[in-house]
Amino acid sequence: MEGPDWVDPWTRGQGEARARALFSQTWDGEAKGVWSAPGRITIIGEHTDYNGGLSLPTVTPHRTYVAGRAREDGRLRVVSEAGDWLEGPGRTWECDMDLIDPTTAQGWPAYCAGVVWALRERGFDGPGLDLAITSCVPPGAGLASSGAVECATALAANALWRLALDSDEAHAELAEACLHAEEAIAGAPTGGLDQHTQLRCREGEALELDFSEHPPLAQHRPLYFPDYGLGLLVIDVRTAGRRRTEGFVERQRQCAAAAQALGVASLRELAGAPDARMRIEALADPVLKARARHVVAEIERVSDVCAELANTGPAHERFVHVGKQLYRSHASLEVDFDVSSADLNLAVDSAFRAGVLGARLVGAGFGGSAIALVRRAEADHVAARIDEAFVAEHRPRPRFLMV
Ligand code: GAF
Repeated sequence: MEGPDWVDPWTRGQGEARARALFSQTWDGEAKGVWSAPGRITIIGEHTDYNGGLSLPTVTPHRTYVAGRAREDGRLRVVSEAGDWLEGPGRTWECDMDLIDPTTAQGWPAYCAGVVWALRERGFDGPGLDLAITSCVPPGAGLASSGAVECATALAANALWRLALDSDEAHAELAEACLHAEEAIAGAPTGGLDQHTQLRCREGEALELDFSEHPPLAQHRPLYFPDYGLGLLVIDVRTAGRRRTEGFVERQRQCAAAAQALGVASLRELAGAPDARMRIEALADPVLKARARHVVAEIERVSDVCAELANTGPAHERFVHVGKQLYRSHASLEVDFDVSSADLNLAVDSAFRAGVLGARLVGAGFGGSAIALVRRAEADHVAARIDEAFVAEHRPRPRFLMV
């Protein structure tokens, strides 16, 4: 049996060269520049964003690249290297910018055309654009590949339209435009975690996001793990969740209903409150009770992990503690939030048996990926054990990414 299947990131140079080549093969002439955005990995804090909560994400070295050039008319033309990375109409797509709406932009073009639409809705405008998109962020892996397309497109428009939206505050504005695009044009619900991470978090750092503010407050934190020989192993179980959109909307509704039943504006208000457990357990509806239990406990876990990472105590104790919180987060997402799957549970269980510090599903769930906090020197061995577990269970073999 061959060894585990690793998805290596492109270097920035490789990604930019691919995007430029795609551009000039498709549209005559050269691109004016290339802009890129990473995938998103939530270290901890899942399904907390749309509850006004906290989350601690970081980004992947895997990025989506958009080569672009301004036009002299008002047309948008886009080519995607892999036309099948999302459902869609083939490799190229074009439209007058004035005509972009949910009926003209469907499938993958919705994610870039939607951003152009959303920026113009906010009063940011410029000439038409020619764009070429290429990506090494695996699609359907729970790593926000669609957010990466949106954010790289937003950065391209920002530069080509000379909008000078370059500060963290301005990137928060771009992130809001991207999530508006995802909801209004692509028709995919989102809570904003992905786009704020992808536009505001730099490689090698973590971002503490607080969604009680709008736009969310972002505090830049060191990633801590590399200094201690640790890393995040991503296990893509290759079952993109078909129930993802439907399940996500249902979770948003249930959380809103739980908050209403508890008499709070958002579940965030209960995190850290001394009587929170008692109030939640008193809810009559068992589903709302379970959803609220996950959200409140997950927000508390984010605070706890942030404090533990910033702590100066003995490293082994701190990281063992962080790892336990990752396992708890997974259990809560599986049992109380009901967004795990047999493959994700197998990924987490086999990672545990291979001796990782902690593991949990990442992103919305319903398929996608799990992450494991591993000693970098052991990553190959851990990936091989997880791979064997999937083969033994006759399931599709996972793909692995190292962050
Ligand atoms: C998806 C959503 F798009 C995010 O907003 C977030 O809710 C995440 O699922 C779960 O934490 O990626």
